[in-house]
Amino acid sequence: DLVKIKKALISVSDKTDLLVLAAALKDAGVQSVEVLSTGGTAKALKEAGLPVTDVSDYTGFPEMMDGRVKTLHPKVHGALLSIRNNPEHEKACKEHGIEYIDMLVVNLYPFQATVAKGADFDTCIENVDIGGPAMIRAASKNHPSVTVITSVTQYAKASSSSSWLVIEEMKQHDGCTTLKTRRSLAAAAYAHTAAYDAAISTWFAEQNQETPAVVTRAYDLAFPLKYGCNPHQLPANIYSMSGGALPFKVLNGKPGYINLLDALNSWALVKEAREALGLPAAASFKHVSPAGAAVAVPLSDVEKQAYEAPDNLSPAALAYLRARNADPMCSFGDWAALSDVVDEQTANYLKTEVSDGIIAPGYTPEALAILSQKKTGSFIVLEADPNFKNPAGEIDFREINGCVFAQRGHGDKLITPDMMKKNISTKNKDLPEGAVRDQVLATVAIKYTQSNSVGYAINGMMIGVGAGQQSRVDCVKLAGRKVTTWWMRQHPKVLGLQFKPDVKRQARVNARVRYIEGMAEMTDIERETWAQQFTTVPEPLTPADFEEHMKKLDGVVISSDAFFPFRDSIDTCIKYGVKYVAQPGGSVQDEGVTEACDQYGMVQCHHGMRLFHH
Ligand code: 93A
Repeated sequence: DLVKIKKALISVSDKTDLLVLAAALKDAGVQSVEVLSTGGTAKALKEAGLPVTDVSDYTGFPEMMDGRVKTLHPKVHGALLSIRNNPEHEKACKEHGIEYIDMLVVNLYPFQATVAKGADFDTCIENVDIGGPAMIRAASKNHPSVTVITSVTQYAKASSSSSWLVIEEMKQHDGCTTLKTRRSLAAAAYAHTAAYDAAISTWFAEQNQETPAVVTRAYDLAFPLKYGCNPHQLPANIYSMSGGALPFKVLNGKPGYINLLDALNSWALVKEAREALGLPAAASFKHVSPAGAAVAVPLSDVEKQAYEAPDNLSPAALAYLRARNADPMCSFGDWAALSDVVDEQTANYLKTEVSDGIIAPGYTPEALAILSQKKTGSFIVLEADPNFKNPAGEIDFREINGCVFAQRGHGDKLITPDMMKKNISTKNKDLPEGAVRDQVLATVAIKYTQSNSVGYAINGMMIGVGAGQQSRVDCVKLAGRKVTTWWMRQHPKVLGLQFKPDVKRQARVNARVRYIEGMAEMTDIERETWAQQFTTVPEPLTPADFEEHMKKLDGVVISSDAFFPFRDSIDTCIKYGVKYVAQPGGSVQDEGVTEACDQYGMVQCHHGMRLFHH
């Protein structure tokens, strides 16, 4: 199984740690190793004073055609492909002066990086490597005798010690590699050339502006997940697009499948809200929909009391506190997202809440230290890359049960304030800037909410999100119930609830919600347990309390991810203080819906963009 490395061919575009590799090869007790090299690689080795033979001297053929033909020669491919100890192959080698090559080190022309730089068509084509993949495939086929290294990370000093596997192995085995290693390197090598070709074919089809009949994509394993959506869904992994990184880095904890779906959606939401509104934005996600989302708008005194807000919140902390307080019962154990760098105040506030993880573009060292200790160290902290671009292009692919779907991502179709002002269909066209802000926020929020969805917003925060309902008016009702709860939390009777000192934060939240839902709704046993949390048992909220308080709620925005098919949604949402409506329009019933808005004096915008999300 052991094969001694006597001759190596090194041909690398990325010359990072090339000299380290050469030195390591010596270190590994293979001083007698002869190195063959192509033009640029040979030059670099020679400059470092290392002995090297030019491939062209070995083949007797010059590199030609601007380097398009360097190693495409039988003396190279015969040396890589010939089966050792096979009399016929040995004879052929002797006849043609072919000398065995035992190790191949190649990294390819940087095609993906050239595309990413925005190079023109001809430059990209010139960066399609032909000779490199040919050698890699040949050497891998002949893995019983040839060791093939295809990436700097397999020998680079900077990478993890396991990357030194080959060199370590050679040290241990007197300059030899084992069959096991050669086989796993061969598997990696074929994945590497497949990914390279996949990148070329994707790019090529895009240049032709056609949908290719056969699509090849390649993924690099990023890390394994504990399990998929459920514990029986194993194995579960996350991959990046081959040749690219993930759009985030894990700074703490071990994210799971649903965590990562929440992270990607919530990050898209806060990034877009930030860009559209110029204010720090935050979201609080549960099961891939926002329970709340907000931008940093100052709190009223009543809100401070209702949200149990700490003093002097930073803008980022304020945005998250608002997002969390749309529906704090649902936000229990949430996934948090921040558009701005997370500071100490935000981290300290999060510390007091039950939450699973967070994604943000950065963290102050103090904030990271606080968050890394949360949940006995298991709180997940992800750092988003704000400049991330999918290296495989703008089409998102998704595999489900043997089918593959492809669709263009949202790209530059962003929600903007202008969108809300362009097409106001109601008689009342008085749309204040605060309402535009809330329309944008609500529309961005439902863009990343499972459909059907509607969202209510006021004062720069969502106050009710209705997700995943099959009927639109059900969304309006469901989210409306949440608006009622949110607004009643500011009722004097709720603010005045006298909790015993040992009742915890989340228990207080739940007890208030239960109170608003109605003491009459409780079973006797439940009421008894619930009442034990108070020093004085509260008086129930009366229908008159609701009526009076709800009347005071005004200026609320509602945004819908698709048109309202009937006027019933408008007749319903008026009960929750709605004054401003944002929806795509396009229903045969648009006129009737607009008439309903007019009857209530609402301002309605038809922005024209349907926003289903699944
Ligand atoms: O243009 S090629 O496709 N033709 C070849 O025959 C060939 N042989 C090696 N490119 C070829 N290579 C590539 O050259 C290698 O894959 C490597 O990326 C690069 C190293 O060139 P240099 O040593 O001149 O910097």
